Amino acid sequence: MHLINLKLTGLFGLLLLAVAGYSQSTAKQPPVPVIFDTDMGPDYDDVGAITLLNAYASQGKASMLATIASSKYDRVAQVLSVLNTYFGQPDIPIGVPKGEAVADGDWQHWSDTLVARYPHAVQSNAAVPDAVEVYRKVLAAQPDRSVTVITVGFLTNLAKLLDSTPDQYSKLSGKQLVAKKVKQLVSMAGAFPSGSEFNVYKDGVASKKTFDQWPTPIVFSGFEIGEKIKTGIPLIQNENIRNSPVKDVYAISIPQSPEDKNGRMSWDQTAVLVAVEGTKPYYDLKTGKITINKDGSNGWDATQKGHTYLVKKVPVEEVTQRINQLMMFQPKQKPVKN
Ligand SMILES: [Ca+2]
Repeated sequence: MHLINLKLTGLFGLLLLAVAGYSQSTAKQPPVPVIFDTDMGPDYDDVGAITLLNAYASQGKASMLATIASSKYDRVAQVLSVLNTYFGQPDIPIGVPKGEAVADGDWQHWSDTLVARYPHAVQSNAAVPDAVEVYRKVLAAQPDRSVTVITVGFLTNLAKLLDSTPDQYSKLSGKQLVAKKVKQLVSMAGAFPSGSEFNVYKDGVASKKTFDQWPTPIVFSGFEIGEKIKTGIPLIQNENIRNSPVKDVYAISIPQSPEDKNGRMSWDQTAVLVAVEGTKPYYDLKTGKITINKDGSNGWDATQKGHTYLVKKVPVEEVTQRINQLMMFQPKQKPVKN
């Protein structure tokens, strides 16, 4: 009897351990709170990237705190409003840089198409606050060391945020506020170990300031990562997807560039992918610190610490498939088309 009891107790203990282990491995992670900073114009992988973010948000893996533009071309706030509205999150704060900033837009005429076809409450850049104000307001309201900032455009706003001074939202300087609230910055920027990349050199002064002074860890997805990942063909060939601004952008743009015939390169989506899913499933990391040269090109100092860049681990096809799948995400309810 005694022996049986012992055995039973032992079995019960094992069962408890197994249950504990199971619930630990399947425990739901809280959503990653994200500020998404995008040029949303000069290239259209930004549209793919914001779709990934909304797909994750719908699965409870991410929450979107703000969508902020780093290019101030005329339609940018409207385009962000179109996309936020389409994805059922029309009230996500939008910011646009009001001072000196890049003002490049798209040349394929997808941004004017979106604004003409899809509903959006924001009708002009003038209708939204300055990017830095949105950053300060949103960051101040978040728990300490919780926020992931994703940049897939220029570093204009982050440089200005670092330089910002106490205001109605926070008594902290910009740098103190970032150090207190931001867990990490994930940036599609640079080429590794060295090179010249658009997001960095378009506002080289801001890039240098941001990457020299940013007080929390930075993960870089370099040019060489997204360059090899061609996506968007399954999206535009999917006949079940209708009334989608995302599909419209890819359907309008892909045929206009022969180099996109197998899909558009997917730089910006990789930043969202690793910011939410983590780097481990897809990439190895190299540790060091980015260096920004006077001409806007970048290098890498492997003797320093604080920054990492992605290095290929799994086959490109695997990442391509994952991104293509996420880019076909559609909201359950779509707003009525104009
Ligand atoms: Ca971009």
